[in-house]
Amino acid sequence: MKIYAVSDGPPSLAVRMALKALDIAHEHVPVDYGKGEHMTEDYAKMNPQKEIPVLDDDGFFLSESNAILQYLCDKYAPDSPLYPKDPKERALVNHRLCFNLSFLYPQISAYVMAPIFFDYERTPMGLKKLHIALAAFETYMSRLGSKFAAGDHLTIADFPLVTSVMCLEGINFNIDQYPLVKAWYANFKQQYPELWAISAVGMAEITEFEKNPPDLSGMEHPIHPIKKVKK
Ligand SMILES: N[C@@H](CCC(=O)N[C@@H](CS)C(=O)NCC(=O)O)C(=O)O
Repeated sequence: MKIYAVSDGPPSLAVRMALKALDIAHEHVPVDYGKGEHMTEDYAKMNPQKEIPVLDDDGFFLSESNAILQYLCDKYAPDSPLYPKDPKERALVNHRLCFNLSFLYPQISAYVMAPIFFDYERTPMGLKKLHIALAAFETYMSRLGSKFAAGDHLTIADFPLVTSVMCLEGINFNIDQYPLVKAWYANFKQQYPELWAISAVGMAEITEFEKNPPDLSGMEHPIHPIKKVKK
């Protein structure tokens, strides 16, 4: 099994945490985002969306990090509590995965990540949307009243949510006004240091790039405006 992943991308890190949690032997194939390795026609054969990560399970290619998390459990650990079988427990896991993918991470991607890598500003509207998403997350944690994102034990829903919040920590974004989210995040780190270590490496890169943005001036991106490098 191979996982094509970047070193600091939340979806890549979430999948790598799951591979570690499930103890699945795999080869990590680093993808160089800055060199546009994910935008080649060969890469598009694996993932027509030209996004990272991609799983190659003996010729079965799967993208979309949430689908990868679900597949890994279904195929390699069908009885694992990481992806419960009970319909309501599983629905909550699926809900949190969708919530992160469609509601929380897009705001973090736009507010935290895009201005590091591309020629975007952090705007008041971006900040407002981020706070709306964090407030919803806080409400979910309050309603559930448990230590983990989708129940009283670790599930695959925690991985992408942790890597989302990790981006905020990476730029020193204060989440004190979301005490339950803050406590959940701290608890994950404390209880699963070997999983957190995977994210911590990505976070260190984000922190460094926040201070010294990477030079992507050689990149041609179909959507994102490239930063001009001051020489
Ligand atoms: N929906 C995707 C999102 C993956 C994603 O956005 N990956 C980023 C890297 S962290 C990417 O490949 N972006 C393509 C680009 O910016 O060209 C997933 O969760 O797998």
